Amino acid sequence: MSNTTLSYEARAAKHPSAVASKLLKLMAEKKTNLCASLDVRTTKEFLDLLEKVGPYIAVVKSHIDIIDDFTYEGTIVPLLALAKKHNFLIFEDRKFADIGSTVKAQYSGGVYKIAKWSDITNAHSVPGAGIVNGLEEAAKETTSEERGLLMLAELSTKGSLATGEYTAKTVEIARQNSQFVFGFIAQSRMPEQGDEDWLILTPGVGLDDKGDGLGQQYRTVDQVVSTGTDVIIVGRGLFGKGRDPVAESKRYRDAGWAAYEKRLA
Ligand code: S5P
Repeated sequence: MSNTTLSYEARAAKHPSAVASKLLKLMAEKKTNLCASLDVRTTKEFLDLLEKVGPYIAVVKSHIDIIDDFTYEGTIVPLLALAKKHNFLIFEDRKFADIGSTVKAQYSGGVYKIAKWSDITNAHSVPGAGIVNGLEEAAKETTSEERGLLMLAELSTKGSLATGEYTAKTVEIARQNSQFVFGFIAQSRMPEQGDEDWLILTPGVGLDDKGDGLGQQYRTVDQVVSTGTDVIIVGRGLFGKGRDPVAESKRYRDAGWAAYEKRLA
């Protein structure tokens, strides 16, 4: 049976990554496969929105470096409390892209100390397998909590260079460490051998818009879930100008769940 027709619960029970297993389990419990991409500029907006949409999401995706007034105490401590209260995972969308030894320091150190608080982060494969090893070492040295990595196999943007051979090589890199790497940021299913079960998290999802004039391209929830997406990543569809984030979060959650159930049937 292919992973796309297996339930999240069944996949949780057999997944080699503790983070993936936790995510699959909580999606099944909360009946949501929605990841909210909360790209806002202040801690107050970030936390206020998250308090409202927390019940409807499985994951919050942050770009912590765009928050103007970031502090660990003011931003991260309450974020961790909200994640606990509403039962969602945290995904810092850092898109690491440097040599192993540099990303190791970037992931654990600096102002943001991402490895300390973010369940999930992501990396480009452009430097080769060393980037994964550097990030994994940082995670192990920073915390006893489980951490997981997503590789960027494909992008949602017009003219993206991450296609064909690049995407295939990205999967090979992931395969070398398929416990720490549990899936991909991608627009389609990636090849699986044996027991592999890659989680596919897909951005560029929107029910009302086709693009943003800066290269972003949107597909509908049905389009992405029917072709293998496990988690839909939605930003401006929820939080864009004039939108009601609670109403939109419920709408995308319902659409995401219905598409998942249709895929299982
Ligand atoms: O291919 C990608 C990969 C990512 S992680 N395309 C993307 O858009 N993203 C991220 O998803 C991007 O950085 C942004 O935070 C989010 C999409 O936001 P939206 O407002 O267009 O839904």
